[in-house]
Parts: sequence; structure tokens; C-alpha cells
Amino acid sequence: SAPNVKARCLQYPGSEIQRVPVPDDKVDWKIDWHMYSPVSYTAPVVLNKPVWADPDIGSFSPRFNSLDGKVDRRSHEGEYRVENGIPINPHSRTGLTGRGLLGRWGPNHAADPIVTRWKRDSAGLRVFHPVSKMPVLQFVSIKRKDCLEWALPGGMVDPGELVSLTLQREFSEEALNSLDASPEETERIHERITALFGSQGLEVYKGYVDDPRNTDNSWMETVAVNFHDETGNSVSELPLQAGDDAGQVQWIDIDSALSLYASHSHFLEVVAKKRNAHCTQLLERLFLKY
Ligand code: RP5
Ligand code: MG
Ligand code: MG
Repeated sequence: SAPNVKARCLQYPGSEIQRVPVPDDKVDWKIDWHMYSPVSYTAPVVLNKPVWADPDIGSFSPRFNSLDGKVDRRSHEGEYRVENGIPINPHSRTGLTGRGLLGRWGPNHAADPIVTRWKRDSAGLRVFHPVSKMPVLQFVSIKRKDCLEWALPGGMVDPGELVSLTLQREFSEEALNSLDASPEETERIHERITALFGSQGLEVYKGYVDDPRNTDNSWMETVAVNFHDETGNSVSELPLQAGDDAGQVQWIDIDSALSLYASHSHFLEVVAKKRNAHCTQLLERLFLKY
């Protein structure tokens, strides 16, 4: 399928701005499109020079494709093009130039924690899917306040921050509401999840994300890591509480057709396959085959 589906959504999030429609056959930069004239947009909140955003090009000289001070401007996808000092989306056209809602020119690095457990019945036994006969996994999902879509509780990697820390910090903020907890609660949460996040996670994805905020010059990239509570008595017992940019939080079955924010459904398919759990994709393939 053509790349950048969500990053070509006509209505640019959080604005009245419409992208220039990019048809599937023109999405690839390699296809000549002389008439292509994307709209330019950088959100006022970005232009206001918050700490997390770059200044405008011209007033500073970023070192693209390298570690620029503490800001990592390298892409997980390899070297990206820079034209007239402006980085170019490594995947395809999006119908919009500038930075939109994103702070960085070029890659904007995030991390997505995928916390899973087995679905269990009231007797504590694992639940198997009636058709695939495979065990069903559940993952911690948050409902994003910005677009009301269900998503992984991920977030941006702060400059110089280790991804392992971002994963744990964002999970604590969005799914455990650590930002609003008392010092004692924070301590208890920290103890509980440090064990889980300190365990060897399963990296399921590293690279470009088809995020609705992407532009021709700024885009999201992530590292998605799965932390699995096999016995169901580590993080499973912590009370989930939505915080920061999450409006709701809950355990969701990886079973029915999941429609999640950005590329997140894809990450969960990978987790399900690697953990030999039920997943929709697998069912579809079975039905196609027989
Ligand atoms: C997505 O945006 C990433 O996969 C990650 O989940 C998220 C990070 O952005 P914020 O949650 O900080 O808005 O592309
Ligand atoms: Mg966050
Ligand atoms: Mg977030």
C-alpha cells in the first residue's frame, strides 16, 4: 500500500489548515510532479519558541544527519536529503511544508512502550481465541487528548535522554499519572515498574512513523519496545490512571481489528506474532488460504 496514509490526511491536526491532496500515484518523491505546491504551515505554538522546538531555519544552523549537541538529528532510516538547508521527508510527499505541530526540522524522536499481559478469565486461566485457538494478549492503551484516538502511551525523547528512560517515563506519566502522584505513590510506582522496564524488552520497531502531524520537512520516528508481564502480577496489578496527554487508559485485547493512532496497530501485530498470540492479521491470512 502507498506510504504516508495518515500523514496525507487532508485536515492538518489542531488547525484549519488543509493539506494539498497527494494522490497515491504521486506520493513517491521519485515521481515527477512539477505542479506540486504544498501549503506551508508551522503551528503558532511551535513558532512561539518553546524549549522543545527548533528556531526557524535561517536563524540557526542545525547539523542534519548527525548528533547536533544533545539533539539527535540522525534518522533510523539512514541518511535523509537536505535541500536548500531544509530536510526532506524520507518516505514521501505529505502535501504540507514547514513543521506543522512538530518542534524539530527533520526527525522528531519518540519512544513507544508496549506493556502486555495475557488475557485471563475470572479463574486466572489464560483466554484462547475461539477461532485461532491462540492465547489473547492485552496491552496498555491510552486515549490521546489531542485526537481522541487510542494509542500507545508514547512520547518524545528529551535531548540527551536514553530511550530506555523515555519508555519508562512516558508510561509512568500517561498510564500511571505519575506527574500528579504524591511522593510516596511515586516511589511505589517507580519500584514496581523499574523491575518491568529494567527487564530485557523486545524491540519490535525502529523507524519512521506514519503520524498525522508529519510534514515534508518534519516527521516522527520511534523505537517501540514490548515489556511483557508473563505471570500477570507485576504491572498488571498497578491501578492504571490516565495522565498528561492521555484522557483515558485501559487494557485492550489484541484481537479484533484494531484501529489505533499512527502506525501503532502495526507494532501490536508484530508483538502478537513474536509472542505466539492471537492476532487479526493471522486470521485474515488463514481465511485467504483456505
Ligand atoms: C507517535 O507520536 C509516536 O509513535 C508516539 O506514540 C507519539 C509521540 O508523540 P506525543 O505522544 O508526545 O504527542 O508518532
Ligand atoms: Mg507524554
Ligand atoms: Mg504521548
